[in-house]
Parts: sequence; structure tokens; C-alpha cells
Amino acid sequence: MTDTLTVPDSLQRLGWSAADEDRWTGHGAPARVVVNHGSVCEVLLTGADGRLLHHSATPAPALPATPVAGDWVELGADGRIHAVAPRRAVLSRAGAAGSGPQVMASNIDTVLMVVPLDGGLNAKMVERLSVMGWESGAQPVLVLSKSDRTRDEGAEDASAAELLSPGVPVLPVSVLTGQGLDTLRAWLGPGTTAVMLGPSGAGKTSLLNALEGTHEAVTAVGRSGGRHTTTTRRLHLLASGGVLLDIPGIRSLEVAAGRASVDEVFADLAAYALQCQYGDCGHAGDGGCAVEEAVRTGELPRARLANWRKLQGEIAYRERREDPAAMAEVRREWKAVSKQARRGRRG
Ligand SMILES: Nc1nc2c(ncn2[C@@H]2O[C@H](COP(=O)(O)OP(=O)(O)O)[C@@H](O)[C@H]2O)c(=O)[nH]1
Ligand SMILES: [Mg+2]
Ligand SMILES: [Zn+2]
Repeated sequence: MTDTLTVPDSLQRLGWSAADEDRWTGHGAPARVVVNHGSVCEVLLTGADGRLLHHSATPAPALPATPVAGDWVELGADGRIHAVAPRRAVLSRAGAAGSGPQVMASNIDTVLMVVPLDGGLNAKMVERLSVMGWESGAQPVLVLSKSDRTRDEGAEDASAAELLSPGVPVLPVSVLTGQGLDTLRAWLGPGTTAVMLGPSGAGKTSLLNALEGTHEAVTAVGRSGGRHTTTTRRLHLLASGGVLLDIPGIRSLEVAAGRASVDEVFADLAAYALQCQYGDCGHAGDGGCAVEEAVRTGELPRARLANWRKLQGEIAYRERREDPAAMAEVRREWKAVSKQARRGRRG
């Protein structure tokens, strides 16, 4: 592979991994999108001397995909983006009515779901963020922040969280005591790209500050060819060697998720569902429902079923919204129902 030879080692500083290499069919070294401002994208690339260069690049006309943060792109001799590499794990948010999900970040390896422990573990938050994490296709990691605010360094909450989000590594951390930070650093080594999800106040910025290296100088290349030194504020170069993409707004937004991701997080419920009498059981008063039986016997926490129902409802709503035909069907049903109601009143 001749392309391999043209890819410098220093590209790893931008999160370039073997998985990205497998997908790369472009000529020369790729650039990484930091942010798309609409008509212009900020990209980072490595210069001949291995230094990081910052460019503003416009997408070439008729580019099939809109570049997003994390994309690996090919720059043409004209300085424009000529190709976007096929994406691996992506973080998407629900699109507008009638459109599919909108990709917010691409080529990510790790999704850190940050849930704070001051004020007690919020089960709903753990479940919701875990669904988002699974949906990305990247490795979800549940970070329980502010562990110093518990009596047992977050041990009890961590056990509870493991039940709420089966199969997801759970890590109590504190930027005050330093607990968990070395483990986190080990997971965010060279060639990894991470994103953080979590509500405002969870401690994401504090965590980033604890993980970030000294601000590395990046050389900005102006259109006129002029150069000045800048820092990157959206693609953080971590001291551990990985990068963290900062996607403004993604934390609080409704992130697109499907039923498969909900089943991953609610694996305990899904196991009972296999025993339900009907294959399409809604676990809501249907006969022979093994899930509701498990709630009755106390094997499955009631809140777990309630939270599952809420997430299913949101997914069903979004599926209808993204599918105009299904939405029209719902409106027809409502019309029929209200017509019947009117007739009923008249009769
Ligand atoms: N006790 C304690 N407080 C923390 C920790 N991490 C963050 N905080 C505090 O939590 C608040 C919110 O933190 P911040 O990083 O801004 O949260 P963000 O909104 O998620 O970025 C700030 O007052 C921090 O000082 C921690 O590990 N322990
Ligand atoms: Mg913050
Ligand atoms: Zn059932």
C-alpha cells in the first residue's frame, strides 16, 4: 500500500488509528475536521516537520457528504476538501421532521458518559446516556464524576450503575483526589478519539482540564499564506496521546437512538421479554407478560420498566417524525378517532 507510506506517524497525534488507515483511499495524508462552520471547515493536518497545521478549507462543490467534526478528509491542491473518508462510529442527533439522524461527530472510539455522584446516582441519566453511548458504535464508558462527594469513593454507586448499564465499564473519578484518572488516561492513548456526553455541571470541563496536556502550539496557515500560532479549542490533544472532540451542544441534545441500543442497556428486561407469551408484547397489561411478572415478584425494579417505556415512546415518536408516511398514518388514525367521537356525541 503506497498510501501507507505517505501517512506520517505524527498523524496519530490527531487520533489516526489502524481502523482509519483501513478506510483511507485518498492520496497523500488526510486532514481532520475540527469543526464545520457551514461554508468553511477548520481542519488540522501535519506538516512535513511533523508540526500540526491549522487550515480553513471549503468543501468542493458536489461533495457527497457534509464534513463533520472528526471526519478524515482529503485536501486538493486548491486547498478545498475533495473527499470525506467513510465513517466509522458516529454520534448522531435526531434530525428535523422528515429527515434522518444528523451526524455530529465521526470516527470516535470512546464515548465517555459523565454522570455526577454529588446528589446521588441518577438512574435515568445513566440509562439515557448509555443508550446514546451504545448507539454510536464506539466503546461506551460510564464515568461517575465527583466520587470524592461520596463516603466510599463511589463504590456503591458504581455497583448500582453496573446493573443499570450492563456490559459498560464503570469508572468512579474525582479531579480532587485523582481517583480513576490514570485508568481513564490508559483508555485514551495514542490513536483514540473520545467524546464526552453528560449534563451541564457534571464535571466535563474539569475532567478535560485534568486530562489535557499543556496547550500544544498549532501553526495556523492563512489563505494568504501567512502563519501564526494558535491553539485548538474543539479538538483537544490529551496528555495521554488521544484526542477529545468537543461537540458544543451535543450533551444536552436529543441524541438519535434505536431500539437495539435500548435493548443493550436494558438487557435484563430484554431477557424476561423472551418469555412473554406474545412476540410483540408491549409489557403494558398484555396477557402472559413475563416482564410485568418479574416486576411483580420484585426481580426487576419497577423504575426500570418505567424508564424503558419512556425511551421506547421517544423512539416511536421519532421514528414517526422521521417517516412522513407513518406520520400521515397517525394523523389519519386521529382523524378517524375524532370523527367517531363527534358521531358518538351526535348519536
Ligand atoms: N467535588 C468535586 N467537584 C467537582 C469535580 N469535578 C468538577 N467539580 C465541580 O463541579 C462543577 C461543574 O464542573 P464543570 O467541569 O464546569 O462541569 P461541566 O458543566 O460538565 O463542564 C464545578 O464547580 C467544579 O468545580 C470533582 O471531581 N469533585
Ligand atoms: Mg463545561
Ligand atoms: Zn411482556
